[in-house]
Amino acid sequence: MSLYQPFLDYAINLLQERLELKDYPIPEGFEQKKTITGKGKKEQEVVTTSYGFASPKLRQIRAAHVEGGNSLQVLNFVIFPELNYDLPFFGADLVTLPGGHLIALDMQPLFHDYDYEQKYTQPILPIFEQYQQDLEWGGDFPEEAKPFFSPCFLWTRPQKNEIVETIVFSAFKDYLHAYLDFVKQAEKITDDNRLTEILEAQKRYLNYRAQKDPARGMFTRLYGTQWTEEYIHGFLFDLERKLVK
Ligand code: DBV
Repeated sequence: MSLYQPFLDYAINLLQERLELKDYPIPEGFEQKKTITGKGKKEQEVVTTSYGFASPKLRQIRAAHVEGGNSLQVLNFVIFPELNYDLPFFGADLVTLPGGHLIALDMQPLFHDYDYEQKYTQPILPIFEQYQQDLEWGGDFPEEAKPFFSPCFLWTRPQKNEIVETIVFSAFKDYLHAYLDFVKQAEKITDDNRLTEILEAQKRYLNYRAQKDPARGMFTRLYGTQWTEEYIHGFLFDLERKLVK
């Protein structure tokens, strides 16, 4: 059973339909990684597959898909815009662990000022409000993560697969469509001061995510420290390395 495969298939199809998509390089050895966990009856293969794309306005579109049986399924799907657009990040963290599901879906803002919210939060508020009614708030999350979320942050911990397959899937589709509408409308930023602000905001976000990646523990247990750190800094959150080149 792969709970999040339909999400991934839907997203890739939609991106192919709506963008001029090309491949984004995945470092060698990170396209797919397998291991076996547990012993005897508890033996379980865990496969992590990576996907990477880019388009003229989007620097990196990438997904990490972890499949390890009924009690370990993860799809982390993030879109990082080019540095000369003020677009938010598209962020989906869809996680299934033995205790249940953990769903985070957002268009993560570069800035929190009024104009930025008018541009990138206001238009999706109706979608957010519609789903928020059916998805209970997921409770506490790290205080230091708060600056990186928008007022349209969908954050929930459903117990049932059915909720994920229906309401969450539908929210994911609506958010992705709305995001691609933003991408379509987005115009190049040329003002030097604004470009500097965008670069700083992108770095803050990426550094935070690379440092605090909640999947670090899981990946380290599965595949070891070296593979995990290289995966995080060399693929999942790779902006710093790309800037040095
Ligand atoms: N999260 C990632 C990547 C993952 C991933 C790249 C490839 O950023 C998976 C995999 N997220 C993942 C896993 C867990 C979480 C949890 C495996 C469970 C960790 C565990 O319980 O062991 C949103 N994801 C979480 C949590 C939050 C998020 C708030 C709970 C963490 C906690 O309670 O400490 N998404 C996450 C986040 C940001 C975001 C913090 C910040 C901007 O976009």
